[in-house]
Amino acid sequence: MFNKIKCVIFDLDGVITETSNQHFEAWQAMAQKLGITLEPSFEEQLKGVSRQASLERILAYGQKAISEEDKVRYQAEKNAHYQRLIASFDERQLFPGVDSLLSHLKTKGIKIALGSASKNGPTLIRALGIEQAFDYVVDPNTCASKPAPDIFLDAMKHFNLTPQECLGIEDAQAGVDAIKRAGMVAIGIGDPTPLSQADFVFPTTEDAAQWLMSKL
Ligand code: B16
Ligand code: MG
Repeated sequence: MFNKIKCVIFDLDGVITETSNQHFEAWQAMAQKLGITLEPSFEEQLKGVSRQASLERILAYGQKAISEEDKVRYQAEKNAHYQRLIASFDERQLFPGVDSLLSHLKTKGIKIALGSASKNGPTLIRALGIEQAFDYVVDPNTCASKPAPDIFLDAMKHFNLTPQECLGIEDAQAGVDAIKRAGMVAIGIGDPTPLSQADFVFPTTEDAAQWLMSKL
């Protein structure tokens, strides 16, 4: 299973760093303007879900209908708020284990890709000081959202590989489902219950990194 792997595709939020608090804080503020109160338990439902799909989930939850024009405006407002919240991100926000795993993969000649749903992904990897490690960054604007496999398949096609040669690392159920739909090896990070489709699940990225370095 592991001796074939030629590419590792990393999710960002929840795998490389934690931005879900900032995403949720910005969504809560936006929802409040529409008279919708988002309970903390709702945060899980937005992980790995694109900006547009997140807004749709919030509107459905609050049973609100707004115009397409307002949807665009609210998404822009949420994103501007989110960007203010991550403006101070630097190397200190990088999860333990990421740096050593990236170096290990480089040494082994294994390609490294970013497969995040976030349009802020390139800004974040630059702020975290790991931009140079990535051989390819998937543009989520050109791919269907997770749980569709498109983001992972895009990276695979870029390197001209087969699904069996790719491994994805994800913290969200939608993301793990996307990796499995792509036919790749899926490593889950976090609570194993929602990640039951993953081939292996570890509590933290650091645990996964240590284990993967012994396998790849
Ligand atoms: P943006 P990931 C996802 O990141 C987040 O988990 C999700 O909460 C967010 O809505 C999505 O990115 C889109 O982010 O608004 O910055 O484009 O886990 O796929 O790295
Ligand atoms: Mg994630």
